[in-house]
Amino acid sequence: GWLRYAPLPEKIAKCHAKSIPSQVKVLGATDGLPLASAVNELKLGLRGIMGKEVDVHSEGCLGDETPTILLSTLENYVSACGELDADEPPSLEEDGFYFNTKDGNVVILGSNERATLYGTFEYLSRLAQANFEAVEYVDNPEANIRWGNHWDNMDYTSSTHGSVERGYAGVSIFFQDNKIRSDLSRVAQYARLLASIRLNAIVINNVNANPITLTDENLEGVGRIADLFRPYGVQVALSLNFASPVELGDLDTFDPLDEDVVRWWDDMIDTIYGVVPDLAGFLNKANSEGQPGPLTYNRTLAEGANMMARPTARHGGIFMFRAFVYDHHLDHRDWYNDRANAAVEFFQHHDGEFEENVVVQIKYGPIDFQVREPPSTLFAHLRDTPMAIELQVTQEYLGQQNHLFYLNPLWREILDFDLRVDGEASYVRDAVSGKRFGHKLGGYAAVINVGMDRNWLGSHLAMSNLYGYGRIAWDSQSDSVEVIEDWTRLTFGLDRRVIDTIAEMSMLSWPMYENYTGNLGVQTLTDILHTHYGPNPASQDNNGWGQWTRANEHSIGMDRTVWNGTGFAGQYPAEVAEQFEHIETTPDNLLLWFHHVPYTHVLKSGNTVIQHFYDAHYDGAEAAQTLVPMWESLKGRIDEERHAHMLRRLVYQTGHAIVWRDAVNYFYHNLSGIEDEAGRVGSH
Ligand code: GCW
Repeated sequence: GWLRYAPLPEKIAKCHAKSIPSQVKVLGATDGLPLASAVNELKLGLRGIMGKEVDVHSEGCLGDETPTILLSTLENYVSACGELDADEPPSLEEDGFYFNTKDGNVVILGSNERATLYGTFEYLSRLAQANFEAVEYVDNPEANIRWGNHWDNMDYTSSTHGSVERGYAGVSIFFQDNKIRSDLSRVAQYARLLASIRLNAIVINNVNANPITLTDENLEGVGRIADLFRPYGVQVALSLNFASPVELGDLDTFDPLDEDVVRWWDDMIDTIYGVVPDLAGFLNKANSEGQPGPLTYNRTLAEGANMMARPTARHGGIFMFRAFVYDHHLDHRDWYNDRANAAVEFFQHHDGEFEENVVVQIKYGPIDFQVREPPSTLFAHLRDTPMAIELQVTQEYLGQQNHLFYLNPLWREILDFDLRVDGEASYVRDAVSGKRFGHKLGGYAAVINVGMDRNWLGSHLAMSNLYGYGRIAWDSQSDSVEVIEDWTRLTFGLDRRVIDTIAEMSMLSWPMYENYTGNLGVQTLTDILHTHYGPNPASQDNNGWGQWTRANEHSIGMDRTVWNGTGFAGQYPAEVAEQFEHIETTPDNLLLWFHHVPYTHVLKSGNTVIQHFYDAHYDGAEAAQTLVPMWESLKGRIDEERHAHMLRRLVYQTGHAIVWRDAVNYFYHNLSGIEDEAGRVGSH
């Protein structure tokens, strides 16, 4: 990944070698905790990047003549060395750090141990990018929840031994054959990657949780996993199956108000914390896609969440409760039915009813990780409940790592959306960080499908999404181009041509993919019944999943207006609702999300809907043809192995983009009977 610590070009390393102190002082490091890891990383990094060895001392302050790298928590520093000699005393928030490379020393002081580790990674990242600028700053995170979610299964069939749901990079790094792996060496490496992008917790098992995760033997294994993450300041969390008291225990009910059930969970959660005392908490998918939940017993979602959140709170843990609750047997014949309405319908009346440690985890869009969605309306409804946004590093509907799709620009667009709650600025980023409605808890979760593949995500370039997730979860306004450039420098080196080319390809990837898949907010148009991959517009209607386009011979699009449709537009606060209610004020790229119009409807661009489809698909597929020559131009500038690997993927994508183009264009041509003005799509 991006932690290669590859040597800088000799000239640069030589020129700057003197500016790197040869002495390290670390205050209060204990084996197995993040400060000790910071020292190890520093040694490894300086050796790799600069070819430099350092002496490490376990005490001392600044002050003697020898330039020093000083690693400590701010608190330890102040008690050992007195007040910091800085213009202003650093104001650190949880996980934030102070960083100073002025005056010949390198001073890294964290608000806690893992923050000092974050600062150490920051220093190494700057060096690896040949950035030797003398600086002094404080870096605080915007949100305290920066989690990864794994959809790794504890399973064992003839063909799977620890599969990963929506995983495209091999089997689980955690599980094998219904157990925790005995060899967890990949986990230790993964912990380094996560800490370097400042993720502070990781849910290791699928939200479709197998109750056997909680057997004594498996909990012992969870403990081993936590032991590997702990040195890097990453806390482990678990997904819980709501029916565990029946499936794993010997109760005949999992009713959350039943006393035996309450006691069962109290005991179980105590047991889990007995094994992993610093567990970050739990994640739960209830009453969704066949998963059990409180609604089974006519109890509310809040009653269900609270029952498990209470014992979690006693151990200081967080209970993440997913808002992805919907009926997947929805009657498509009813014009007014709409899965997009579900989150608000299920949750709005329970705002304020949750325990203080419950955080509602909301997918970024109202449906499901599509190529273009407006933000979930629920972000505007939960004022008295902390929220987290759920993103996917996993490219489930977005080419499954066989297509290049750099996600930061898409995430930025969602986070930068102003929901105008009460007519005031209400950016999604401020709703989730807790700033808008005044919550301390809040933040980010992303589904990450790393697997046993050596390159973690199945494709080298896909790793920019994991790196980019960490950057955006720390600073929601991080610039997408800067992020991809930083990642490229760390991953492939300092060659300007490589950096520019990868940035160009990456920034092209979202508009290109949207063009050759689903346009105008119609959704991605992948097969949604089985694979979530490849074109299958026909699968998008007449199903119970509620992912519909309402395409017929004459017209297309979901009517989500209040006056004539499902009413979804009205779930937004007034100003936004008003905008989406009317075709005239709905941007073209979301037209078919909100409105049902004839194929001949004229867009703001002047094109008709159907002609836009035809043109966009040609544009997208044509843009995809530029990827291979761009990548080929880097031959010799990056190593042969990674070059060849990506080339194969990009050649495939180039072809698949044409398959997409023709499948979608012919589908709508056949359905509408309308010719392509340019004569490309027709009955020849
Ligand atoms: O997008 C759908 C996925 C399921 C997933 C579900 C969810 C884990 O296709 O694989 O189940 O969402 O988010 O719960």
